[in-house]
Amino acid sequence: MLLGALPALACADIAVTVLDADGAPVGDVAVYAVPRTTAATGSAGPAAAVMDQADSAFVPHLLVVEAGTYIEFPNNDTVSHHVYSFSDAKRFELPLYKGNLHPPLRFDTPGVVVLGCNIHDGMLGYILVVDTPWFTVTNAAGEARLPALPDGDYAVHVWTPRARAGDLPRPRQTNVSDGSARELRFRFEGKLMPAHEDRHGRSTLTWDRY
Ligand SMILES: [Cu+2]
Repeated sequence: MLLGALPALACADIAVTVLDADGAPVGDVAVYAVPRTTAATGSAGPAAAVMDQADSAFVPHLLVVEAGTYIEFPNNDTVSHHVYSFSDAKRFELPLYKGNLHPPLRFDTPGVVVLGCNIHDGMLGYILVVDTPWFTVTNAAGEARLPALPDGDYAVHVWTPRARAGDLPRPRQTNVSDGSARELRFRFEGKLMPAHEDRHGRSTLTWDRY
């Protein structure tokens, strides 16, 4: 058998655009594709990830990981932080520290993990744990690309802390089968919370202030 005759693994990209109710692009939105057929597997296993702390902010503000990922929480500030989460998907506490004192934590349960700091009320971060290796986050143009998904059926989800759970666009079903990229457009029908841009506690995201 000639080497060149081996069939290539069929796969294709899914390109996503996320818009708000006014048609403006929405950045920093998690996008992930959950396979609906067992054929669409082949993950090398979750990689490690880092949720940094710099200038009294979590960096990135939103981190998406596959379930099973170990996440480090280094504190690169000169002040100490006391990182915690009360979320069902992962309850934990990293008592007051600087540098990379604590070993990485494993995130096994899909869901939203809200991060805070006991010392700095304005510190707010999110980890979205997803049950798939295919995820990304939209750029400032509201665009994201899930590259090289194996052939199969997928449910494509979007998530942002700026929308109530009930106001998230419904997942979209799509199929990757012929090597051509799929393009999906999501639109938030309801009004979005402002982005959490203030690092110093003046705009902590809570619905009752909106
Ligand atoms: Cu802090």
